[in-house]
Amino acid sequence: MYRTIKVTLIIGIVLLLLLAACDRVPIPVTGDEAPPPEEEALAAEAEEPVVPDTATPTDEPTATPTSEPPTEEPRVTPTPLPPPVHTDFPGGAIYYDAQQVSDCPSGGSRKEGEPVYVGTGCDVWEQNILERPLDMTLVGYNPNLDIVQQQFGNYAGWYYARMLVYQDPFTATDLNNTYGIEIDLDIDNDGDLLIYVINPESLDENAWSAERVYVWEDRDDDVGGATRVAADDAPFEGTGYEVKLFESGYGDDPDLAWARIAPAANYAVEFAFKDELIGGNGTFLWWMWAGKDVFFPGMFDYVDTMLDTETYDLDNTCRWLFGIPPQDLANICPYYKPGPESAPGQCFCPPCNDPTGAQCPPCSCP
Ligand SMILES: [Ca+2]
Ligand SMILES: [Ca+2]
Ligand SMILES: [Ca+2]
Ligand SMILES: [Ca+2]
Repeated sequence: MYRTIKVTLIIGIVLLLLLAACDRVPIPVTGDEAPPPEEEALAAEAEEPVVPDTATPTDEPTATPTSEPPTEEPRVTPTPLPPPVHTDFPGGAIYYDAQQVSDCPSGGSRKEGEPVYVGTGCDVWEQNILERPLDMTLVGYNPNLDIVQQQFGNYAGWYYARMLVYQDPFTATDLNNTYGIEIDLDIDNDGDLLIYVINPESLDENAWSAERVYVWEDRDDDVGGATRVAADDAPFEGTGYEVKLFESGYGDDPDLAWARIAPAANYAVEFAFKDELIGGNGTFLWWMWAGKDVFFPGMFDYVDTMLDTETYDLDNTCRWLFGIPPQDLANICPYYKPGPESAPGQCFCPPCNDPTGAQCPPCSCP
């Protein structure tokens, strides 16, 4: 009996020792290792269904339609306006010699097959002086855009203006472009009115026509941007010419403005507009434009809204005063400035604005 008990105890002790040893030795993992916590999260995420569960309220679509289907929108057919009825027509254009000025004739020295040469000073982007009668190759000449002379006049309630383009012997000249005038009514060197015509070539037999003639106004006086005349550094954020007064005979006055190809010169575009357009003001500053594309009134001045490298098909002219003698203004056309002539043995002292002469510096001949 005692022997049996002893053997049982020994077996029990051996089993207890074996169990204790099993608790201390790690259980080897053979490939089914559990991932760390962050990997568990990613794995759980990857296991989410790709297609949302439409039964879950949070997965309901939140976007709402922004417009009705086209088929449900009522179709509104615009009623065509009746054609404008004209009663006042311009007469024969009258021009003044003192109102004739010239622009760089870039085709003047051109030889067939050679690129156009633009004279020094004829194109200065920073000063809004453009002479770019070119095609998109930047070297091909487009005589239709090369203004060479411009003139103004008035008679019997109408103002007249015309511009001549270069007659190129090597290229057929046509006037299938946009031509325009800017008018500065208060002579502060920014345009207040823009008048232009698109494709005057197709006007009917050289008759005056209001077709494709536009008149725009800069009512909030921001044409020219931060620096009048000159190209601005900062982007222009104004409205340019923002009020359209006239289009093809539609406007308060269907007879306000007209254009045609001048009968006397097939290379001239001619404009006529009523005195009322400039409010009876007989003095103003004017200059002209020619461009291949339609004009964008809201982008004037172009030097404030475009880059120098973006334009190749524009020509504008110097500026000239109507109704008063020329004076020093930015981009004014060249003119003769009369001055005192020195008599032999005398010298000229510069004018002094002190009428008493007391503050004037002494003047002596060198
Ligand atoms: Ca020119
Ligand atoms: Ca002005
Ligand atoms: Ca400017
Ligand atoms: Ca404006």
